[in-house]
Amino acid sequence: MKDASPATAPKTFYLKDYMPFGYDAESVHLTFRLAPETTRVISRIRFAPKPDAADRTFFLHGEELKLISAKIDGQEVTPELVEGGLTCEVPGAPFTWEAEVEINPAGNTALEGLYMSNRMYCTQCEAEGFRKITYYPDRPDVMSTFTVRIEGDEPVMLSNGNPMGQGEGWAEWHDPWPKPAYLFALVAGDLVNHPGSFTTKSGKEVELNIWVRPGDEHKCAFGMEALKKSMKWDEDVYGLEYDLDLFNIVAVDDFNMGAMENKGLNIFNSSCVLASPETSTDANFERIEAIIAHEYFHNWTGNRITCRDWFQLCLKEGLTVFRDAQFTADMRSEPVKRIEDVIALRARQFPEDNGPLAHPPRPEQFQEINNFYTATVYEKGAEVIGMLKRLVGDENYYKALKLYFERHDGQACTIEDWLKVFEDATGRGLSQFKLWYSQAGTPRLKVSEDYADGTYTLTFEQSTPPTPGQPDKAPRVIPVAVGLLSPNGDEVRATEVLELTEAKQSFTYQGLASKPVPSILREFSAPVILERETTNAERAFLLAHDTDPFNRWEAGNALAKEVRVAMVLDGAAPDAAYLDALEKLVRDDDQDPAFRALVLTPPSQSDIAQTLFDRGHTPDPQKIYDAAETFTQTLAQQLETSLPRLYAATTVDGPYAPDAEGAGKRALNGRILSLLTRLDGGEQAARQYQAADNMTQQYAALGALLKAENGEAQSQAFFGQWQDDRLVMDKWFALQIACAAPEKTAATAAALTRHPLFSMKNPNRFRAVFGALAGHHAGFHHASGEGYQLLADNLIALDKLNPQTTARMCAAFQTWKRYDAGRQSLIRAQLTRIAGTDGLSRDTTEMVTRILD
Ligand code: 0A1
Ligand code: ZN
Repeated sequence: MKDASPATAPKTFYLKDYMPFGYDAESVHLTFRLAPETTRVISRIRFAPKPDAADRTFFLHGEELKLISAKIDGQEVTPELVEGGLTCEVPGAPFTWEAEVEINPAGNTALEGLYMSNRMYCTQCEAEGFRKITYYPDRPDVMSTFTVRIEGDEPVMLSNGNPMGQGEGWAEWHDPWPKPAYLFALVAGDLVNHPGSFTTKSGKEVELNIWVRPGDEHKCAFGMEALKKSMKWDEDVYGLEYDLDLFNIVAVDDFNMGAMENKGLNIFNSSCVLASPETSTDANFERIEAIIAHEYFHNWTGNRITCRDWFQLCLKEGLTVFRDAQFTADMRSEPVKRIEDVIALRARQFPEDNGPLAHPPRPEQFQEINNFYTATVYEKGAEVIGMLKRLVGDENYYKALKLYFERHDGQACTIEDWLKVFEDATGRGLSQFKLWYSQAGTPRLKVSEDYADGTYTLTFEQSTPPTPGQPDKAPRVIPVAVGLLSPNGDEVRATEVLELTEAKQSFTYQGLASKPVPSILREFSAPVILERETTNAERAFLLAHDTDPFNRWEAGNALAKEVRVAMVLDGAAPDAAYLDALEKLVRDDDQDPAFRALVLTPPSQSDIAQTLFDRGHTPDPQKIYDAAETFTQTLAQQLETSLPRLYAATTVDGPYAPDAEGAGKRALNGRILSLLTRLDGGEQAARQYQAADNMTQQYAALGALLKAENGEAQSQAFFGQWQDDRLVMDKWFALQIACAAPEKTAATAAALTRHPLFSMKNPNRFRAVFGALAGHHAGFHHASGEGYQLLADNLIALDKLNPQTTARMCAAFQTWKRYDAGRQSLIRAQLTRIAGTDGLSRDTTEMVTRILD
């Protein structure tokens, strides 16, 4: 089963070339005769030529399909098999297309199309996987109703929509909502369900199920509650109600991404839905709640209103990420969620936006769309919506959203459609704002200030460095939320949103009794890099007094960075004033524990490397690591007398519950434990490990012990206890690498790839090992180059099985130009070796080519 034509050079697709398909697909009937290596798919599709079509070419996508037969209106036809699909002569009036193809789910290790995971059949069709199931116009602007018959001897056989009937060896499904093929799903296997139900605001009873493999039933309750909360929240906040009688979620072990919003049949990576106190950490619980919400929210933002083409991906993803962030903020803590999101944005999106992979939230070209499920499309896409909401105000935002759902329900839309509803609902022009969608790169915002005779002036200058294909950038609209504090800590001006539209612009405040301390970019009101000359004393002042919790954290974070930069560059000792400020905050029991934990979390070493690079220095990963170690050691010593009390005070008694309050306390407790371990070598951690009845505490203790190189016994015990739990084993693999010393990181990872439980075929396991390696800044970038080589070896091997996950993981190399010539040439050699591999996939070829450019 090979493509009809030989491989050719990868093709580039352009937004500007968009052309509608010349036919409507009025209905789709699919029959699946399941067999692991020889599944037959029989399609019957009613097509109608569009009267006004400019192009009537009848091209159906198809890849890795064995065509058995094709008919038009019941007559056998012989289509022409071409690169990526087929073409056929068709009538000028509506007609019925039928095709029978054979596919091999068991041999599908790419996990795209119909594949098998642990003897279970499942599908992944976004973005372009449906073409591996049958011949079809596999593009999101072709929407149709699907009726599906599944034949096989699997105990459970599911598809989208509502069940129409089932009997011995068959099941039928019908989805009344027209949808693009990327939302098609099928699941069949030995599954058990955790049931639930939800009554919508208009009184409709919806049956809910989470389907899992037998043995995982006890890990479904949390996900079910999260689903019900999401359904309620979307009704309360956006007025959006669920639209089928049934909502199914299925957990699968082998999945390239987090989860997928298939209509009425969401498919989840088991790591993003299964949870129990014994096996999941607080962070897992929070993430699972958010992802369930995200996929559920897609039912309206993605499914009912979808994308015209894949260039518009951020239309559904940016909006849905924005909505899930609102949900998490409402369920948990708004400032904590905002801080976590900004940390993640800086860790994942900023490096992308400031390196060779930079692209706008709406890219204008791609070779492989799977390479554009990026932090820029998702997270920056969400930031853009946050700015829009801030600029138009809450009331206008919901007015525009209401119009969006009214005007575009059932359509495949563009960013232009999206902005137009805001223009129409608010009367405000958004042509300059639209630059956020078309320009790549993170804007730098330089701030200077002036004070004289009661008048305070803030001057902003914006600029965005060149990015691939975009040498020059126009000034954007940037909402900058600003508040002013008096030197005694009172707020003298409440938060106000300044709207920057020019390259350089000043704003004045009158009638101030003294020079204020500005709190700029409150709540991180725009995804920019703020550049402002200020002192550590002022940062410490804001850490203590700012009324905006985000900026209070931000001041602490900026201080932490400055201190580390000084340690790296000048070999300075950790700044005493900063240590004092931290001590004061940690000991202040009036402060939210989750907030204190975040202030105690050091900036990432990669972030320090980027800061040094931005200031014209070549970062030395080992020095950055050493500075971090010295800092933590010094902080532990400074806090020595308070640590036992703090540890006791933040220990959560009673049975574990994954709520935000307990999680915040445990996060702080975990930070305290890691400091304590610096002083006692692991005595307390060993006790905590022994006593832990939940994964959060067990994992924190094991991490502290491994970091202290005193956790061998516990690591073995952990393995013994959890070897049959795939998700917990992923943690075990990752933690050993994350906690290894830099000179041992690559060797630890290499040894783990030889472990009997390592598997190249399971993306979670591969990511556990290589995500941890790439995430260990000093270990991955160790001067030996072993980390680079190990990753490259394994990417080359994985590419043959799973191009999509391989390509995503190439991003580990994207920051290579930050480093010294020696490291650069080591990385270049590995990238060149990957690029030169025979038969390298289109996915990986595109990524390494872009990174090398
Ligand atoms: N749309 C899903 C994510 C997703 C994207 C691509 C996939 O395969 C290539 C799978 C899932 C979401 O945003 O959750
Ligand atoms: Zn999504």
